[in-house]
This record gives sequence, C-alpha cells and structure tokens, in this order.
Amino acid sequence: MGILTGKKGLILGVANDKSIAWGVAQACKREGAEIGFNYLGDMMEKRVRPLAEEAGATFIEPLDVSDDAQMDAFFAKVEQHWGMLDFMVHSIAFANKDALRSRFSETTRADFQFALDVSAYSFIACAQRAARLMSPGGSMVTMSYLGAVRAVPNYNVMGVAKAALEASTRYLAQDLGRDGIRVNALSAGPIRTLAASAVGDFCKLMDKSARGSMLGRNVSQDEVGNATAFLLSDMASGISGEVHYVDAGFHVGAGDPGVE
Ligand code: NAD
Ligand code: 0WE
Repeated sequence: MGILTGKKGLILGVANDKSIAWGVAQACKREGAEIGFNYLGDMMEKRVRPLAEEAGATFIEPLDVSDDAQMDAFFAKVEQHWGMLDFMVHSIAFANKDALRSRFSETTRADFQFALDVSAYSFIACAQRAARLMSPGGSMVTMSYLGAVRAVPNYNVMGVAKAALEASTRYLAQDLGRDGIRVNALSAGPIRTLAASAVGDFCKLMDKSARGSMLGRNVSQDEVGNATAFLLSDMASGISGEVHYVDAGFHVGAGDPGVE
C-alpha cells in the first residue's frame, strides 16, 4: 500500500514530461493517489492531456491562475467531480523574460506585479479555494527556490516572488492550521525544465550547483516528486509552515570561500 492510497489531489503546473509537477504526479500515482490536473491554454492541452491519461487522471481542466473567473470555474469543477480534496500541489511560476536578464534595479512595476501575481498570489488564490474542499489532514505544497533567500544572479524579480511565496506558505500554514490543514514549500535545486531552459547560462548554473552541493550532483524531478509525496502524506502529519530543501545540500554549503 502506498503512502497516498485513497487520497485525491490536484497537481497544478504540468507543462510537459520535464515539469517538476510531472515528477510529483508520477510519485503520487505510484503511492496510490487519484490525481487531477490543469493546463494553461489550448496550446498546453495537447501536451498535458496524454500525460494526465498516462497517470490515470479523470480530471483535466483549463486554468490560468491570473484569471479569477477561471479560478472559480476550475474549483467549481473540482467540487462537482470529487466533492472534496485531500491535497494540492502548486508548481507554477512565471516572470517576463526581460526581467530575468535586465538589471534588477530596472524592474518595472508591470513586471513586478505580473511575476508576483502568477508566482506568489496564485498560491493563496488556489489555497483558499482548495481549503474549502478539505477536511483535517489536508495538505498543500508549493515549489520554491533558493533565490527567495539569497541573491542569485539574474533570478531578480522571481526571487522577490519566491520570498513572498515562502512567507505566504507560513501565513497559510498559520491560518489553515486551525482547520487541520498543513501547508509547506519545497525548495528545489536547479532542474532542466521548460521554464529553466529559457534561462541563459543555465548549464553553468547547474554545474556550479552540482559542485557546491553536499552530494556533488544536481537533483531530479523524481527526487522532488518523492519528497513532495512525503509532505502530502500522513507521514508528514507533524510538518507545517516549513520550507523543505531538496537541493542535494547546496544551501548548507558556504559557496566557494576559496579554501580547499
Ligand atoms: P515548467 O515550465 O515545467 O512549469 C511551470 C508551469 O507554470 C507550467 O506548467 C506553466 O504552464 C505554468 N504556468 C505559468 N503561468 C501560469 C498561469 N498564469 N496559470 C497557470 N499555470 C501557469 O517549469 P518547472 O521548472 O517545473 O516549474 C515549476 C515550479 O518549480 C515553479 O514554481 C518554479 O519556480 C519551481 N522551481 C523550478 C526549479 C528549476 O530549476 N526548474 C527550481 C526550483 C523551483
Ligand atoms: O523558478 C525558476 C524558473 C522561473 C522562470 C523562468 C522563466 C524563463 C522563461 C520564470 N519565468 C520565466 N519566464 C520566461 O520567459 N527556476 C528556479 C529556474 C531558474 O530560473 C532562473 C534561475 C533558475 C535556477 C533564472 C535566472 C537565474 C537562475
């Protein structure tokens, strides 16, 4: 029997088979969960639907998290389909590409608002709707990155969004804890995905991160998926408001202080 046997949950943010959310879906499926997915627009439907079917999903609906009408419609369909939820995974982020290349001090109001809306507020928006369908024992996980707490070159406004996302995780954990619902963030090391592949010099960043980590390598979608399945499960019933690192130990290192 798997650690998620009999549980029903949403996994938001599958774009293709390289997505972190797809690693999460495979782990949850293996552990016995029944899964529902979203896709962003008609372009993504072609990619996501076959994957969702492979994961045995019965629920696949469109959702752009920046649109309140789509948010309400999506969660109304979740309620119709299942009537309740045991877990939700939020694996969604986006910033204007220019904001990840230009000088941080030149960040525009529009780029700031867009990045924080899609990458941070959307977790609150999903959590408030998912929580209404959850009973005590419910669990939510969002995906963060070290750029929330360290200045990572070029991560820029996304770092500010991840800082807001991690703080939101703590406040959601405090608020929804009253209802017995746990809320956690998982901070993943760099992984080559659609979002990451559009980033210049990502190879160099992967290289540095492998060398600076405790295990001397990077992490995989599967490793993030397994840790997420744990946080979603009753095995983690004592964990809430946490930012759990799955980065091969990179964040506890001292970087390169120039001594061997
Ligand atoms: P990905 O491109 O596979 O996933 C990002 C997802 O966000 C896509 O499915 C995309 O459709 C979705 N999305 C963007 N805007 C949206 C909107 N308005 N409405 C609904 N969905 C929207 O890339 P990924 O690397 O798997 O990213 C998933 C999460 O993991 C993100 O939060 C990212 O910040 C985080 N993360 C990634 C890495 C990495 O190195 N890849 C490391 C740490 C954390
Ligand atoms: O969270 C992310 C990716 C976030 C992301 C990436 C893009 C590229 C394409 C958000 N929006 C966009 N918009 C685009 O147009 N990561 C943790 C991966 C990542 O992205 C970086 C990184 C790392 C690591 C960007 C700069 C520096 C490091």
